[in-house]
Amino acid sequence: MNKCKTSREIGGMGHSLKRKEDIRFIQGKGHYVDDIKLPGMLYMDIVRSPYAYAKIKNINIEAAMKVPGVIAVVTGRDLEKYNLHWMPTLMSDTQMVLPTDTVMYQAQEVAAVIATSKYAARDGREAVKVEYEPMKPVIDPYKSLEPGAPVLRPDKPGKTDNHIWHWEAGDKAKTEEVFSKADIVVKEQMHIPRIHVASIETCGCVADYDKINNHLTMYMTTQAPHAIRTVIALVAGHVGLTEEKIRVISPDIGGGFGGKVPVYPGYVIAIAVSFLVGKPVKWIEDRSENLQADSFARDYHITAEMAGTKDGKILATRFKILADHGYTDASANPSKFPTGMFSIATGSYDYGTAFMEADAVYTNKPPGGVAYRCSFRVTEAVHAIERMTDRFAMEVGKDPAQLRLDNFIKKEDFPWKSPTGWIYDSGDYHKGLLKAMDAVNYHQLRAEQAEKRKKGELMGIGISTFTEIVGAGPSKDFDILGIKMFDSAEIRVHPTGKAIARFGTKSQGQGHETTYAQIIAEELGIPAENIAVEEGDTDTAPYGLGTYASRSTPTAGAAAAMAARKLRDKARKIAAYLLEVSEDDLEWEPGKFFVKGAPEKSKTIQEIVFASYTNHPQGMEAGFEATHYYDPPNLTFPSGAYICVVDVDKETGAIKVRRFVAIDDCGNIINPMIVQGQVHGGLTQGIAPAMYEELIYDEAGNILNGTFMDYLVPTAVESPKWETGHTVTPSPHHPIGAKGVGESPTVGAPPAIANAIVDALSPYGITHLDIPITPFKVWKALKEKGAI
Ligand code: MCN
Ligand code: CUN
Repeated sequence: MNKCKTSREIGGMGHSLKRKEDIRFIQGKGHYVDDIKLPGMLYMDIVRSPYAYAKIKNINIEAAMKVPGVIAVVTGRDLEKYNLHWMPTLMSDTQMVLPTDTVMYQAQEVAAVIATSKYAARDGREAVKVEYEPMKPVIDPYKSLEPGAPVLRPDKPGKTDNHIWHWEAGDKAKTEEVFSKADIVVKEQMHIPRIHVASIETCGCVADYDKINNHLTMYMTTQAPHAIRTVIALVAGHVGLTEEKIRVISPDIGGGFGGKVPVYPGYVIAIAVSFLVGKPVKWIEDRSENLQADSFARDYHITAEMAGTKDGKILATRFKILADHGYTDASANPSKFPTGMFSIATGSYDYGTAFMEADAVYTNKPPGGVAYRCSFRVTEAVHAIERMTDRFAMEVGKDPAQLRLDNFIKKEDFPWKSPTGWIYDSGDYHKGLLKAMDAVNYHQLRAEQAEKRKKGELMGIGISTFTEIVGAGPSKDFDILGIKMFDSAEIRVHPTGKAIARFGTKSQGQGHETTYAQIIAEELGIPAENIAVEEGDTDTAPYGLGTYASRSTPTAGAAAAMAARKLRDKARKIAAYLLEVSEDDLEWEPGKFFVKGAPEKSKTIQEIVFASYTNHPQGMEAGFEATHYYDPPNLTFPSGAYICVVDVDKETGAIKVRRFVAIDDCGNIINPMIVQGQVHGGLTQGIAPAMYEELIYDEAGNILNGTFMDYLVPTAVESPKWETGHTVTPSPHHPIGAKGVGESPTVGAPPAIANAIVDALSPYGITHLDIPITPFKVWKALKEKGAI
């Protein structure tokens, strides 16, 4: 009799398998773009603008061309000859590859130097002389909309102002009515500033055009290889580079966090140069270029209002956003959603009325607009609603935990339709918050706080009970540049019962090589260690839209389960044939089919697979492979209850995060250790914008903190001890009941921290502080209120 293995033994779902990929990472054997060295490879470096807004009078390349090793300097005028000086953004705006006459932000690409070594390319870069005629830039987005502001995009036909688009959701008239009749209306003006991810690996590529075969291999740091291939084909099809002639390979990636979704000019220039000279071209950004010029995140100015009753029932919310997109809208949102999923901003609360609107504007800053573990703007949405919920609790004099418990959507009310039209799939918000309150000993903390306040000491407790929305997305509403946002899995099982599984997503550190194998192991009974997982090569992987917005588990994870189930159905047929019984007489246990009532008569999945190559039923297709393109019926709605405790030093404004408890609910968990790792990392990227990170520009458009000397990325030193836990509310529509989790902590943490700090300062009448909340801001606010 074939003894069956348990789910734990085969590395199925729910077990903390060690990450398979770490074997190479911890030995320094990861293979990143900068590790790629090809014969005859050239190096590219980029000349960047010192001005935020200037006319280019002249570019003198003479001295640069004399630098030993420099073979070319490429300008916008050169690219213009091939109509390659502009490119589309993922939001259907347009972006310069290299400018022909005007630079639009500080650090913008102005020219590219190509040389035989990276040092020669850098020397060449220093030798390029650009003559500029500086102009007065538009930095403040409110001023950008004022009449008389210079029109930043005269290239757009008929454009007479800097307004990009207007968006709204919800019911304006009904919201106005509820607000006009409500007992209580609270209002705050908030800015969620521009920030930038700081992956360990910066962006880069090796463009390798083979003239003989008219074929481009593009090694690059991208979270979405297939989408990039299609974009390259659309842009370069007219010069003969059609999609089958393009192979995009995304090797190991040292962190993406959304910053590796956009198409940066450097990639396109490298392709153009390789195409023209017929040699591979490598471009790797340095740290400052990455920080100053790559896609930023956030930059939302929000006027937030909440209406409710005097006993603390939330009735309606109203949010008005001004979105600063820099000189082009290069965010990576699904087409129909210019503000991403911001309309989830009604939060975890049971009320039926909301209105939100947004206007986007151009300014002289780098382009972008989502990336930084953001779930398509859910970070902004959650910040707005969670800050306002605390603000409202403060106004009605109710404990913010109790107010939340009183307003939560109840678990029996799911699926729940939000006032902006989302159907929340499942949740148990009461359970999550009660668990977090218990873990932190909430009531005792409030007692301690009351004692401290008597002594004039500042201690704060902040809560964030957020609902996320991930898994974009159902094809009826979700596409990027028209491509529907399904995702895919292909499983191929070899005769000896070992498999390779390929996906349209691309891990940047999330551990897909382990977790996808676990899903397949659970469904098919093949041990996870015998399942190789491959992503990031468009020549081999099935088409998919990539990894961002915590969509891999909701989409490709589901595809893995569905493809495995197709194979299990086939296995059943083969087992019935081998055991000479009807399919209905068979039962499944992880790894084998056995005859009902006669468990000694069985066939393991390995025996079945072998038979599919050696002894398959006549008439049945041989082999053992399946592909599934999964189009999710709905998004998944993970949630969390976070509680942060801070102590604030009154004299200096110094803030110490004493405790941080995070209870997450991402449905059924594939790998608890990986989820915990995701949460730890995500929380650290939550404390970052809450207390440290912000890109600051002066009036001339100079970035004032464009290096790590001034842009503070938290390290282990700044990070508190994260206390994590979870509740499990499976997604009812996902094949394995899982929801995404990768961004939840970054989405949920900032308002918990901000709420805690504001709570500490509230005895002095402080109702709001914009993040990042620095000691100086705290000290200043206390000073203004006469507290010190
Ligand atoms: N997981 C799980 N059980 C669940 C849900 C998820 O075990 N119920 C596991 C998944 O199998 C996967 C990981 O957790 O290994 C994250 O899954 P998911 O939430 O589906 O998110 P994605 O894989 O799509 O990752 C994207 C997300 C995003 S958008 C950003 S930004 C981010 C993040 O992941 N960037 C990261 N986490 C990151 N972690 C690292 N190390 N590096 C990045 O660049
Ligand atoms: Cu917005 S950061 Mo993640 O979606 O790649």
